[in-house]
Amino acid sequence: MYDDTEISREIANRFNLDRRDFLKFCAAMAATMGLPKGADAQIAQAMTAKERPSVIWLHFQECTGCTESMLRAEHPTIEKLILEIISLDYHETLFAAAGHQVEAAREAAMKKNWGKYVLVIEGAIPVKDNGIYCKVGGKTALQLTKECAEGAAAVIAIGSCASWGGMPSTPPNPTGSTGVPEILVGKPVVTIPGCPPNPYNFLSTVVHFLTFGALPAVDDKGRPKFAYSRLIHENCERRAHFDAGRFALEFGDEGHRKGYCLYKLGCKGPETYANCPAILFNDVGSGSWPVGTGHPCIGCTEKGIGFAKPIHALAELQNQRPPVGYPRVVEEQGAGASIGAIATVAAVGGLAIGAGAKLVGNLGKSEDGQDSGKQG
Ligand code: FSX
Ligand code: SF4
Ligand code: F3S
Repeated sequence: MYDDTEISREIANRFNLDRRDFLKFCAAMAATMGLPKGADAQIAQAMTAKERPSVIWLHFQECTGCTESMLRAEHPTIEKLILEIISLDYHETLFAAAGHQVEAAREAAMKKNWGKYVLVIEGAIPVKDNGIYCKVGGKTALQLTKECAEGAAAVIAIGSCASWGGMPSTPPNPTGSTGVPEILVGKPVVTIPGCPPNPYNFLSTVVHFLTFGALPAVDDKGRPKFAYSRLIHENCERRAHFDAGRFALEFGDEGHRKGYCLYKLGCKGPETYANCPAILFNDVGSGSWPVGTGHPCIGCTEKGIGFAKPIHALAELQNQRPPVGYPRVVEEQGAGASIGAIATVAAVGGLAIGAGAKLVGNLGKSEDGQDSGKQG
């Protein structure tokens, strides 16, 4: 354990943050994951712990976008946050060493941390013809997945490729690409789909594991509920246009230029679960997500939608009907709980989680939205 001064020094050294910003970050993480009061202090303690868990990170059929999106984030430098809370003992993109040397490092790290290390897999696993279409160090992705999962305390499939096959599994899927859960049947695997996934969802998952020694609650596809419980369409800034029937019909037409809803251009937001509009990408402020930049969501987090359903095909609407009754604009005092009041409480609850996500996104920027100059 550290004393207070040591903690501040540790935070400055490790994360290039002052203590206040670091604690704000921990509070935002706790809010993002919907954790109860007091969890922020537990997170702070876990993130500054002297011992860091060993992480083995495998790359298979993919574009390395998952790793890239982590390394290119800016405020605060997420790669610093991640790389300073874990001990990355094997990562093909980031390692200077190569060949037998690096394979020996992986085996040594696994042996030393047997039963305790975290296995992260990026990329799909081809299974056709015994998996010969993807090999690293002479072993197939299939063999490596099984071998490395054996001694892992937790397995995280990062990106859509590792989660369910993603882009490499696009029909006709010539190499038989599939996701980690299909290979490690019976072993819990947390999936963080997205092509690339939002790095904060990965960071939050790792922080949850560090803090509580367990992975976060997941849905039936293994996705953390804190990030994948809501349809994109529920949080989209263009939703009012959808409800009012104002649509862009062609790229560059008047509706598109005015920021109307992209549903008729094939937006898959109504059938895709993810927190993209709430958490945004690249920490550059509002609008920094696919729909925000004028492109329909392609459903990259959703098996059977992303890379499977044609881009121009219309999304299947799920729960987009307006309620039958609306509250009055001004409630009378003492009228008791009304639909309006209940809706307000629900909205505030939703906002609290959204605000946490926003805070994470805005950390490192000053009040007026300008860069506070903190870089890793
Ligand atoms: Fe690429 Fe990752 Fe897409 Fe796949 O992200 S961004 S093809 S999900 O595995 O590198
Ligand atoms: Fe937003 Fe797409 Fe839904 Fe339109 S269809 S409101 S652009 S998510
Ligand atoms: Fe992917 Fe759609 Fe989000 S394309 S990044 S799920 S907005």
